[in-house]
Amino acid sequence: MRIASADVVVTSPARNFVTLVITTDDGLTGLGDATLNGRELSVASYLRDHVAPLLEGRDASRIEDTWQYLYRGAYWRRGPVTMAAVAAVDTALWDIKAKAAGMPLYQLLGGASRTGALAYGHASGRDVPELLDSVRAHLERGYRAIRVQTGIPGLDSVYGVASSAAGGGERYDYEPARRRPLPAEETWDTRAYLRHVPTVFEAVRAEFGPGLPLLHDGHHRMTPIQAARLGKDLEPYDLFWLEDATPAEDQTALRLIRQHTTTPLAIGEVFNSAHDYTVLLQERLIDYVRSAVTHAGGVTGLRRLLDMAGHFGIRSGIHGPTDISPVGMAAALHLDLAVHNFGIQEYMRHAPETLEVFRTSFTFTDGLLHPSDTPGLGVGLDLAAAERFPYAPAYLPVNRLADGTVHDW
Ligand code: CS2
Ligand code: MG
Repeated sequence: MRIASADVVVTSPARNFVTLVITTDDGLTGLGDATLNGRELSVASYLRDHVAPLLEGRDASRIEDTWQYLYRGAYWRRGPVTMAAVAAVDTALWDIKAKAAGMPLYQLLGGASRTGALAYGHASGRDVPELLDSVRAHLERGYRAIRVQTGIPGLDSVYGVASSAAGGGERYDYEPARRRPLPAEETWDTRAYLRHVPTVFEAVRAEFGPGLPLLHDGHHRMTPIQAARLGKDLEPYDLFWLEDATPAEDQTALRLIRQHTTTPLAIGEVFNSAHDYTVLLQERLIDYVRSAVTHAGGVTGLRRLLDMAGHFGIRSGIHGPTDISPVGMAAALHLDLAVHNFGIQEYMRHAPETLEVFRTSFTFTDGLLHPSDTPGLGVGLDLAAAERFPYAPAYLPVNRLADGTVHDW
């Protein structure tokens, strides 16, 4: 089974996506997600100009060898662009291998370790009443775990909060709201945030009780001691996790946070290699690994990382916003079903137009996601639909402090 072609499809239903389509000489096709939000075309070029020519004629069954060939052969290692390209090739080859075997991918990963993957959704509100409505709306949609993000008094717009008045039903999705040639700029105030967030969780717990798993995303914005304070202040509300409490390329910063709080910590959606986690795992400084198939070198890369994390009692929390395409989402679900150290799966739900382009078969029932038993990943790409949605430049916002200093968004 030889690789006959490797084509890159850039399409933008609701937001920009980059998808690799690998076709074998016996007519099998595999899909890989190569979407890097805000830098999509860099990965499209990496694949089209530097990877696809190397793939033609290669044995499609040699997944590990191809992974090592692309990782070591590039000489320049790691990084979000390279690892998204490697991920797309790897995922597409796993899709092909599972299709050739007539099995859903999870069966090739050791079979099911659970009946389904617990999902969490994104509740948000500009104020507490709107947030509580959003939590209710997500519970009604069947979610059994919910991420809580709110507006901060005095700040116009904040990461993770739907800007519309219909908070509960409306999804925030930065790209469509901010599709413009330059990133939108937002203003941030950490002290206002630290004062406000505990009051929000007080209100959510008062309304929904102590049992509902609640998550929160700090989105890289705090210093280690600020994160330590927030983790401590949130302990009475028993969070499932506090995510990206501090920019974690400084892995040792998590030592300080760990010293002050027992609130579980999740890190890694911006990481793209197991090497980004070495200190975090060996010293058990985190509780959940956040990397996605799309950003961590594919099924092969993420499985390796999750097995390493499991050795230290650390579980998966695979990243699943709408800028992980349905292809990347499906790949995550196969790993979620198979690995032993599963924790939780983020599931932000894609827009209807996205699902016109990507034909999915995974299911969300009673709060659990299942990849389906369709051979392969279980996702199809409708090329005619994809052509209806041309790429348009779109960027994530840039954060600044009140004095104009650029801050983590
Ligand atoms: C967020 C993401 O889902 C999350 O946890 O951190 O929505 C993140 O903002 C986007 O993936 C950035 O493209
Ligand atoms: Mg996050």
